[in-house]
Amino acid sequence: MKFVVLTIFPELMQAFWDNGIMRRAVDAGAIAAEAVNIRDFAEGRHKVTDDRPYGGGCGMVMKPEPLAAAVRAARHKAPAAPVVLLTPQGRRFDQEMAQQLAAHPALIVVCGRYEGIDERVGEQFVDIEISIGDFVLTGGEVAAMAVMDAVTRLLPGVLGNEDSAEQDSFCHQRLDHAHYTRPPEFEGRTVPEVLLSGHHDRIIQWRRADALLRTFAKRPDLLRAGTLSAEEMALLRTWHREIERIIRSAPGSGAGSPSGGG
Ligand code: 9D3
Repeated sequence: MKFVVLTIFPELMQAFWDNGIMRRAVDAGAIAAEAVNIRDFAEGRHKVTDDRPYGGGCGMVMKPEPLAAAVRAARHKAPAAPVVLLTPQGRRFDQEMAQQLAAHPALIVVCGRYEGIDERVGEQFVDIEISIGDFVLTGGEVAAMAVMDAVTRLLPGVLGNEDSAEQDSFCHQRLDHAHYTRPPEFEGRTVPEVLLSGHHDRIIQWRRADALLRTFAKRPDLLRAGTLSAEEMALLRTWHREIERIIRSAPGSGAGSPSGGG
């Protein structure tokens, strides 16, 4: 995968690629990454990349000419790559989009700044518009990093586990189970006994149950959207029966209570 990123903060992108998993992905040849400084394509002594909006109003708009010239330069580096614009108006980024983007050999990634880019540049050059969520950033760079991070970890050879079972966490619509490492007791809190038992099958079962419980507690929307396995249905029924027992045995839940015991 080749990333060509258009930004007025190329050093920010380089710092991202120079560290951690991204650096390992570059060193392994799984990705190539290059920033194009939009300011390099701006005219005049001050290399201005923004201008006041037609029609008035506060804020500035990214000028069309430098951005268009930067996209054309990026196309020379990655001729067939789709142009991805990070914008609050884009489609909400998710794991499925990450998988689709990871299938391309190259991406041209445009980081907007100011209030946005001139509409005409978007019409002429942009293929895909992406937002990373309903909150306000100061520009597209951090969003571009999130997208490239999610795409890169999907590429063969980046995480080591080629079959990438771990990546199914979100595709299968379940949160991860709890994780523990040494020591077995930390500030009075212990590790679930089953994880220390060495019983691999029981550990797998515990983890699947814990993942389901955590998903139910923190993201019940995922359970409604997803499909429950037979094992998960059985777990939910067991918990349901247990919860009913607890409710029935609770003080004030019997006949004569205002709710009638549910
Ligand atoms: C004044 C109206 N603003 C919309 C709430 C305009 C505006 C806000 C923030 C215009 C640009 C930006 C900068 N944000 C991004 O470029 C951006 C972004 C984001 O803010 N949230 C989530 N995903 C993204 S992707 C790019």
